[in-house]
Amino acid sequence: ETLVGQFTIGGMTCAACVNSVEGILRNLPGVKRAVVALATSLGEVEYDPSVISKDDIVNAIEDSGFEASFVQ
Ligand code: 9UX
Repeated sequence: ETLVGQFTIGGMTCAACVNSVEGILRNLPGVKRAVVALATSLGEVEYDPSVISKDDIVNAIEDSGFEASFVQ
């Protein structure tokens, strides 16, 4: 199963932040696709919920010093 999750990310102030967050997300087991937009502070991931939860994804972002919360 693949779900799509969308979330807001706080604390990104430059393009390197975007690359950093995308890299973190893409390295998580169970995450198949991740895109992050600086202008809107929005991110979207495709993930396998049998491997990783929304909370795990949010925690991974927050562990790297950004804020995150799912909107869907
Ligand atoms: Mo840019 Mo982001 O110099 O953590 S990488 S602000």
